[in-house]
Amino acid sequence: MGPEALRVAGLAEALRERGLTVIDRGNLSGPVNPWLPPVDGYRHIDEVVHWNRVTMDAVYLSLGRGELPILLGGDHCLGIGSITAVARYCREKGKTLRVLWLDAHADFNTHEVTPSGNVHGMPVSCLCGLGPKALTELGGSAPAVRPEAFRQIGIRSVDAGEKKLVKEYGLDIYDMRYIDEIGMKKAMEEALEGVDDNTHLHVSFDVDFLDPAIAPGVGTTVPGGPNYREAQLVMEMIADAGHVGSIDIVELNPAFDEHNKTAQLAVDLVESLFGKSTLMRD
Ligand code: HAR
Ligand code: MN
Ligand code: MN
Ligand code: MN
Repeated sequence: MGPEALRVAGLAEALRERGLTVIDRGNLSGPVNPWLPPVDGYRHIDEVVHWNRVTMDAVYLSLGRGELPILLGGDHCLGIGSITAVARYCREKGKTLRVLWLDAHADFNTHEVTPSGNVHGMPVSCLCGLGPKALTELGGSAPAVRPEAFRQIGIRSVDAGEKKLVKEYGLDIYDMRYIDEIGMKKAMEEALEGVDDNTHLHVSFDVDFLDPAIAPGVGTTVPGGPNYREAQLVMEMIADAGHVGSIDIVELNPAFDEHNKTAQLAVDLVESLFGKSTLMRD
């Protein structure tokens, strides 16, 4: 339902108004959600692998056409397919990949430490080569991405075993405590440091990044996220940095939303990501 809610909220029209050419390639297809408990620490691994293959192929094709793919989710496990494709494209073009992971969660669990078995809690670890071969080697060899490529922003929910792993892998995490202490502006300056003309910026926007007061329409809300202005600032600073080459918008769940307001907010923020400054700077 997430992609449809973003369509209804006018994502394509909003981007067209910014002068962009938008092609909605419709929904990808794959197996339905079987709603089963975990097996060996994973829920629905076959379905997850299938969807990630389809996603990877679609994103890679889009990049090859010279487009800027925006993947509408759906579950954040799809970041595995999406970013595996982006990483392959960057390798082929000699580009440096930087992934901005906007999320309440670190998404660095493994089947051994996951509290839920949900693969949406594992995409970053899978991309860093930690996980089942079917996912870590989706694009050929593992790891698809080096941990140094990631900057995680807005993090405020990390499970105990996951915490050890993110430290071991040296993930660059701008958690809410850090953002509270130094401010969003400084945090984003640090997260965007070193972005240059050879950088491909991938923005993986998990909508639960946002404070649930402004974005209730997600499956796993965590209090204490960025407010409206902080979220706008994040997007505006990414727009100013430039070099955005691909985007995921994931975890939107209209079943928990109020009159599609979370989808509308996501559209509003994506407009800012494409340079619609709310301030009179241009
Ligand atoms: N950390 C928890 C788990 O692994 C919850 C993960 C929730 N993640 C998302 N995407 N919804 O970030 O089960
Ligand atoms: Mn999910
Ligand atoms: Mn999340
Ligand atoms: Mn996530």
